[in-house]
Amino acid sequence: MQSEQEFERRLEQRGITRRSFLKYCTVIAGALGLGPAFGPKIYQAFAASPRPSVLWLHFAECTGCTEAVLRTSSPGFADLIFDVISLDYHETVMAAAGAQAEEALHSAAAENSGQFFCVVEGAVPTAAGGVYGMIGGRTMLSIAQDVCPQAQAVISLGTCASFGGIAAAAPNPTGAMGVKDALGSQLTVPVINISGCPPNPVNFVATIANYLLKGTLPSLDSLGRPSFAYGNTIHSRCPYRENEGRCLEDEGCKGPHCHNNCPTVRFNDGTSWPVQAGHPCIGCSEPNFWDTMTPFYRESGESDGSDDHSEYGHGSYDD
Ligand code: FSX
Ligand code: F3S
Repeated sequence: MQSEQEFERRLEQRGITRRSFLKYCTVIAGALGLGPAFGPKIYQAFAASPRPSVLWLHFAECTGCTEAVLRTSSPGFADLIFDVISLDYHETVMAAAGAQAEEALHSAAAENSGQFFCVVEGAVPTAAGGVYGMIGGRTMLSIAQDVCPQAQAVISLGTCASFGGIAAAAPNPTGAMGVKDALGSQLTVPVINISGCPPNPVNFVATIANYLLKGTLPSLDSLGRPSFAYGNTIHSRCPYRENEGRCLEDEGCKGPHCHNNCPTVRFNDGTSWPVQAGHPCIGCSEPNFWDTMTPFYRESGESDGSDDHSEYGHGSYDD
């Protein structure tokens, strides 16, 4: 177990002050629905706990989920992987390639069996035995079947890994599915869906922080998403809901049908989020959103011809 001093020395080596890391911990506390007083407790949990081992798999996806994590700057990605987690396998950022990479995955899974978090990005193609998604001569399906059950929990990062996402859009010729659906009863470990296309990295770190702080995984909604992040619709916390000049509902905003904490956590270190930047919410955190939330845009003033929004996946006006 690392000491708090060791942790702070490592922060210092990379030019991060205790103060700025503490500030980030307060953001994480906010995302978890805890008061700012929990910032120091989360700091201590990161500082004093052994860093949990993470194996990070890439399947059918655009890698936007990793890109979103790479865009965190306080802490930056390097700080995240050196101070908060032990990233023992990640194809996008590791140096190993080819057979060496395959070997790294096997040994990391074997060495940390039952202990590691398996982060999965991307959907799993299942049609025709999974042949539509191959890595190193193996199907993504067989890699998932091999690695995911060995984890202590699977974190499906992004809507593709959670629910199939764009790879599963109709007519879904590759039979792409989210990890939980693709593995079915072969997977008995907990699966946490952190949906969003891309997901917010704060919600990923908050899930890990919750585990370090309480020793448990966060409570989940009926779609397997952490309730701290997905308990409300975008619309219910949107600062523009009373503001006709700014509200984008007429342009097709799906905020009333989509569950996530974008308005409070925002992206890129809290700089902005799509609606704040003038773009309607496209409902990207819900299952089947490519099929049920499209068309994403509506001509201003043009009605969608219906007051019945039950076609919008899981979402509803439940604010
Ligand atoms: Fe999907 Fe992620 Fe969207 Fe892209 O890995 S959730 S297409 S942002 O990259 O999986
Ligand atoms: Fe906000 Fe209006 Fe969309 S209140 S969530 S911009 S519908």
